[in-house]
Order: sequence, then C-alpha cells, then structure tokens
Amino acid sequence: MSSYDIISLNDFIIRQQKDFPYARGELSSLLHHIGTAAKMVNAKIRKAGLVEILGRAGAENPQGEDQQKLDRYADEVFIDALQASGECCGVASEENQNEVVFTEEFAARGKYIVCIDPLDGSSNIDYNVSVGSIFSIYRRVTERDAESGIADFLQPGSKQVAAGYVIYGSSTMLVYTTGNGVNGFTLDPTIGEFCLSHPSMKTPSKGRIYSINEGNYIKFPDGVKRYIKYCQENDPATGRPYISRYIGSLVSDVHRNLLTGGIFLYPPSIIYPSGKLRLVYECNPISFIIEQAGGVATDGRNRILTISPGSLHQRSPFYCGSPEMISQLVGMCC
Ligand code: P6P
Repeated sequence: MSSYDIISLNDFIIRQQKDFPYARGELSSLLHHIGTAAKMVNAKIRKAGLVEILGRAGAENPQGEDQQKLDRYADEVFIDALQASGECCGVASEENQNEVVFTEEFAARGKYIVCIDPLDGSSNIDYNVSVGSIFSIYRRVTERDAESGIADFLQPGSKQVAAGYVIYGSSTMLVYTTGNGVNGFTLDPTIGEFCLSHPSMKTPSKGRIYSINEGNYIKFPDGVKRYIKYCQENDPATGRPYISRYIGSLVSDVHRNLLTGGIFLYPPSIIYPSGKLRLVYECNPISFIIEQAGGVATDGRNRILTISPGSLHQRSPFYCGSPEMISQLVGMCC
C-alpha cells in the first residue's frame, strides 16, 4: 500500500457524485463544507480542557437544557459553514428555537436545507466522554426564489437525501449515507483529511449489546421491562445474557452497536412521555444511516422515517439497531 493509497472524503464524494447522473455538485459541495466544519469542531474539542471552552455557556437551549460553550461554538461553526456553501438555504438546529433562514442572495436560493444536532451528548464533554455531531439533508420544498420556510424542515425522514454523524471519540470519524450504503471516514490529524476507513458499513442482523438508561427502569412501559429482563436471561444461542453498554451519548452508543450488532432503546418515560430524542435532527438521520446499514429504526409502532414531524423539536420514542433484536423487542412490547 503506497503512502498515497488513501481515499479522502472529498475524493469519495466526487466519485459518488458520478453515480448520480443529474448531480451538478451541489450536494458534494455541501458535504465538503460539513466535513470542514467537523474538522473545526474536532480541533476545539481536542483542546477542551486546555483552553477556556469547557463548561456551561450560561444559557439554555430550546429544550431547557444547559448549553455548553462547545454547543454554542459547534452550532455557529456548522451554520456558518452551511451558509458559506451557498447550497443550503436554511438550518434547523437543536440549539435554536426556530429555523435559521439564510437571506443573503447567494445562500437564500440554495437547493437544500439541513437539520443538525451540532454537538450531541455535550453534557459529557467536561468528563472527556465521546460526543458527536449529527446532520440531515433534504431538498427544499419551497420555491427557490423564496426564503426557506418551516415546510422545508418538517418533511418525513424518508425524504432525506443524505445524513451522517461525526463521532469525536478515540479517533474522529465521519459516517454518512446518500442512500447508497454507509461509509465511514477516519480523520488523519497528520494530514487533516477524513480518509475512507470503513467502506460499505453493514450492521449484523443480531448482536449481544443492549443500550438503555436502566435508571429509568421503573418508568418504562411493561413491554420494555420484559425485553430488558429477556436480555438479562441466558441467550440460548450463547448460554449467556446480553451485554449492557450505555454511554449516554447517542452517536457513541449507536456507532458501537452499528459495528458490533446491538440495540439502542430510548423509550417513553414519565420524564419524557414522548421519549427524549428529537425526531428531526437525531432520530431521522440516525434512522437513515441504520437502515442503509441493514438495520431497523422504529418508535415501537412506526418506521421512524415515515413519521411526518409536527414541530422542529418534536420528541419520539426511539429503538434502533440489529433487525432480529428490534423484531424481538417489538414482538414483546409494541
Ligand atoms: P439520558 C444526550 O443528552 C442525549 O440527547 C443523547 O445523546 C443520549 O442518547 C441521551 O440524551 C441520553 O439521555 O436520559 O440517558 O441521560
């Protein structure tokens, strides 16, 4: 393998563009700018603890959650990068109550809108636990000579043209799909490039890991309690119980389970009667990726990607992962 035998994210995006006969490079440009924003956020996270970037920003996000300084930074970086691409006319973000509409001429006519969770799991940052960024890309449905409107952002997840996440972990990876499978790129800090490291990612049909915040056990629906007990009994196939792994950072838990096989569960609870995770910028992009990798994503009754959002910050019960494990859960509880 020659030292130059790498496929960078930008090389890959351009190669993939050739698979789309009508592509004129707009989506490629958008993905390129997202990659650049991810590198900037990564650089700041890797210095967190050394520069004044840890801790709370002294404000709350639309969910009433404490905004971390890095939440604010990541939100600004991704929004600025998306605007600079000229291909995006607006952004919905966990950190902003309403959609951000780009009014500058070069951006206002952008073909796409993007929904982001700029820094998911940020409450973990001060304790050096891995966090992530999540993005979801749609074609706008409003006229291109008008400003983007809420209808652009409340499309069902099945209308996504691309989705991905960045995991800032032991290494920094960008994993994305444009509907032609899932590919993972690891950031090589020595050259500042995301390099193809996980081509054509597929999740096993079954795994041994279940991921859920069992601290909420008492509040779970009875069927979910039954499934947890099922996981704790000996699996006939191995003679051993499943393995409980839960980081409390969606991207980290999902990424591990995608690679090893497993199931992630965030059920309704008394604290979150509709579940905690947000449909538009967490469940939909993760579901697109999971399905493209051969997995399943549901709210317990409906395929996540068929749900039409009623509002930007709408929450949903969320179960995703290996198909045989999801099937077992749904058979038990929903
Ligand atoms: P809990 C992080 O705050 C987050 O939105 C997801 O990244 C994560 O999966 C979930 O919340 C963890 O929630 O209630 O278990 O702390």
